Amino acid sequence: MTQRGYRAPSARFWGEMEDELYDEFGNYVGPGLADSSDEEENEDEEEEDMDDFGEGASRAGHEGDGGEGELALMGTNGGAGSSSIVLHEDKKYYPEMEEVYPGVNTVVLDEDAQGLDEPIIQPIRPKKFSTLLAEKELPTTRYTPEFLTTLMETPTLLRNVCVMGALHHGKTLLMDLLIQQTQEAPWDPAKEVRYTDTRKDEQERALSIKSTPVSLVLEDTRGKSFLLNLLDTPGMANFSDEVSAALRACDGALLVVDAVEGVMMQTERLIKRALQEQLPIVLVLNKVDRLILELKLPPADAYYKLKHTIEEVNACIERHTPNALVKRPQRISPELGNVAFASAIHGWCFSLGSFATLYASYHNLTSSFDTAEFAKRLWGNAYFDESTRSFRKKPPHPEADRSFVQFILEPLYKIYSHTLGEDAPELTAVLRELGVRVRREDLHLDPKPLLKLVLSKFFGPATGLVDMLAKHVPSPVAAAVAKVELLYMGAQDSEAAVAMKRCDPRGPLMLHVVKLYSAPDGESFQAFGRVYSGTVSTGQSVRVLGEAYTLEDEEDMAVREVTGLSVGQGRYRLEVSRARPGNWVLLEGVDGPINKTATLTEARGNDEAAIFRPLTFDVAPVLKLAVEPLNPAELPKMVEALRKIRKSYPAAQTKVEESGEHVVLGTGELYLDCIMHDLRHLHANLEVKVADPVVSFCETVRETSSLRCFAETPNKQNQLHMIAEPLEAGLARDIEAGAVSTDWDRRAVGDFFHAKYGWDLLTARNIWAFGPDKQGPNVLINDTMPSEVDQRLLDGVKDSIVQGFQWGCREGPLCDEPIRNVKFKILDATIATEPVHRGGGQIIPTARRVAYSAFLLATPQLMEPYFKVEVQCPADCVDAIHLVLQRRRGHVKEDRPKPGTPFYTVEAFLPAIDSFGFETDLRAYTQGQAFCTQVFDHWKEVPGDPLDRGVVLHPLEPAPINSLARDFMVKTRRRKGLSEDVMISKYFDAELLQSLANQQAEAAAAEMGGMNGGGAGGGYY
Ligand SMILES: Nc1nc2c(ncn2[C@@H]2O[C@H](COP(=O)(O)OP(=O)(O)O)[C@@H](O)[C@H]2O)c(=O)[nH]1
Ligand SMILES: [Mg+2]
Repeated sequence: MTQRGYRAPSARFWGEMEDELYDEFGNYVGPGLADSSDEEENEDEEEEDMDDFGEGASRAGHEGDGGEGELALMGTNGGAGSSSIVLHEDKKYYPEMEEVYPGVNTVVLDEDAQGLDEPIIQPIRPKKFSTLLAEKELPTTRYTPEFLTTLMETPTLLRNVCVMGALHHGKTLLMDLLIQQTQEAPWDPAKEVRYTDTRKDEQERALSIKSTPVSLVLEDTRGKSFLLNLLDTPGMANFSDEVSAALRACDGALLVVDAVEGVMMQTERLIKRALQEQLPIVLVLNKVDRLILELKLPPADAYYKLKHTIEEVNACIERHTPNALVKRPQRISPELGNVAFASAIHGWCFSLGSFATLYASYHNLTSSFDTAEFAKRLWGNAYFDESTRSFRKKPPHPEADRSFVQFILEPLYKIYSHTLGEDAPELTAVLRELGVRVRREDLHLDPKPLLKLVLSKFFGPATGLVDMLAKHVPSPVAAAVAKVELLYMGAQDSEAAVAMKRCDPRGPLMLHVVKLYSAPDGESFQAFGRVYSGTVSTGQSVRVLGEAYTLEDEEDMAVREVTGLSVGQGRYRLEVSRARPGNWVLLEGVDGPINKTATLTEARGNDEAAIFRPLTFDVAPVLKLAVEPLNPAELPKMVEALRKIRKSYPAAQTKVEESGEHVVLGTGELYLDCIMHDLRHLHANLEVKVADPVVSFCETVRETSSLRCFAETPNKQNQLHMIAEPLEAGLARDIEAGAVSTDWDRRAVGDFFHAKYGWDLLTARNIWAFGPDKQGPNVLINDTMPSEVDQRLLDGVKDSIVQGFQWGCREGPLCDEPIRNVKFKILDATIATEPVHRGGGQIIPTARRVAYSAFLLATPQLMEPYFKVEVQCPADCVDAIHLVLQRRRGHVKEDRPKPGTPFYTVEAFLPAIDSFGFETDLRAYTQGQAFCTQVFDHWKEVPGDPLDRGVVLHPLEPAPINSLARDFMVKTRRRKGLSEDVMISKYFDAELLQSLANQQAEAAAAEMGGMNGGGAGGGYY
């Protein structure tokens, strides 16, 4: 190849070869070139060949390692360069395949066996969706993995904590702060690592999508080590389902609140959620630096702002503590030790206790200095009196600052101003005084990393946070009784329950799987769960009990082997061989039968084990997206991927409509967007077409049925009479929230309805069921007279009637959407005496039909989901927000200034169906200054009558407000492949239709009579 040089030497080449081959004028002086001309030609040819081959080789070798092909090629070429004469026929232009790919099999493929567009050997496409580390890159921690596993065996030193808070309040960065402390290698202060955002899309979007467990060994102020199991959860309201799942596995909640933004709608919802799970809350006021650098508040005002935010949190806790009358609401306050202050971005976090310790060591105070007492006086109305050197409740002089301002905020402000304001030499002096050592070159860093470096060195590790968690979050042993009573559905005195309450490692295995994490390849899942009793080890066989498992119906059960156990560390996993009660583990090999949550127990024995309560969410998946593979042949692949979506998103649902359309239901736009990303790229590699997103609807009634409806079974042996009427306001929500249950004693149920909703006791005690599910928002009541109907016979068919009612409620008659807020009353019944004549096949469909007819005669209405919207923006944007909302049928509930900030908070309601693109619109109208959160709030009737055939709908035109119900219903029916209109006659017996016609005739006659003074009413028909 070198010979190429003497035809067209490149400048670089020239320089290199100069000495040997060319003189200073550029004339060639190298070895003789006797027959250079034909060689040159020869070479030309060869080179062309070579190039061809080179290309071919790399083309053929696109799969494997192309380099090998090129090496072999050079070898062959070497012969051509030598002077020996090789006959043309002996020349070897191409290497044998064996030489290029030694040890390769030749496979002859039939031409037709494989499509042309399919590569013979499938390329391996590495999936790059996660930032998980490979084995060799694992960071070294300051403790050995053995130490961590030893702590795992000591549950009193364990704390299971859920890190929660509104979006962008700094949870992930706070986790970084803690994780960084456990690792040997220092992190680049200029970079936001976001260690627990392990998915590529989380990094790209700069927001957490999945909750991520991390187990860290951290020391408290006294140097005692604790194993903190922390779950970093997403703050976006769309992903509240992740938080619900996370809270299940925790014994306490660490609430992160932005010191400037304060309590937002999502913060309040999270507080409520944690209190429902009966977890204690501790608070971190993060982003304190914003008060200093952004709002530039004087220290005394910063104190008021912090205090205000803490009081906001306390007010929320008071509002949402269940049974607040019985139980005193928890109170949080810095002097109680359950509030810490932090600036995650600048690497510091302290509590009053840890600050007092820091203060003592900084001033070299002797051991007689009581840090705990000092800490208590650092908050509230406490003033330091210089003259007596003691603390007082009243200011010693009018300008005196509170102790918090004097001892904490002022020094903090000073460090900030010196670090930002001084040049390197002065800064070095200041830092030396503070006891902070920084390398000289670091003094020239940008302000942010410099602040981080200085402040993290000054404050040291976040021991205050560890103190707080150690003290205010119970260990798994201390929390076990309450946790088991709340979550375990089996008998509380059973062997399993008793073992769980004692955290007994020798008891029967009970493990609650709360969530599934997809492996980076999108194929398998790891089950994340908490051990309650017994010990789980690798290789063990376990029974996986699904959410539908009961002792009577054991179908939802499978036996699997645990093939791997590990502890989550954010970017990597630490393999363990066993896990004892109180610990979190990631299990491999058991995910197959699990859909959302599961209970794992011994493969043999412990037959009495019941399951842990399935998850409930405070968000409803009301947004709907129809999906279809671009290539119809890939449908099975998509169906399989949808199954995986259901597993990895706790609140997501998928279903197939009657038309064969697959729909995905999610809680918000971003939620659906992430699902689509996973569907297209992670779980399957396929192109998916989506229709415009829509929403779920509900069907309800506005009045009592105008006629008592009846239906006869096909064998004419049984008759059911029913009416429908709306439920009292608020009742549906109560049932859904589990405030009342049909599992209760009949009297207790009766009392509840009587006391809270004024039902008469007899009716209330005769509630048969809720529907469509056990806690569904509809009620079925047996309102028959014992004197008229044989109750024994009726009880005999109760199950069938309930089934028919629940089936009806699941798919209402208007457009197959669930019924909501309706009370169905059975008024009369004739039941065949012969059991063969009253089987389920006869009764179930009839019960459903009569429910439908009663429903249709009670002025049916469509209901749509409404979002609650919270917008945070500067004051001058409020008008623009009103405008954007108005265009989308939304309305503002309240707008108010946010205390201590230049922002306004606008609260509004917005129909979900008009919420698509709202956020973008909002940004456009406010030049990106508004920030909004939307979350499902309630169901509301759609204006208009869905059954009004007089409405003419024009395609491609928005329907006028009063035709919306009709518009939504017709479009939903079309999408689902149903007939255009509701066929009333389908649900009515001929006899009932007749009485209906009579009734209508009478009504019309009366109306006409009223108008014409009793004229020719008959002519109207
Ligand atoms: N000024 C300031 N910004 C912060 C602080 N902590 C986080 N941030 C910023 O807030 C944004 C969101 O942080 P992140 O940790 O992802 O919030 P998360 O949604 O609660 O996990 C990031 O852009 C951070 O730079 C802080 O202490 N001070
Ligand atoms: Mg986050």
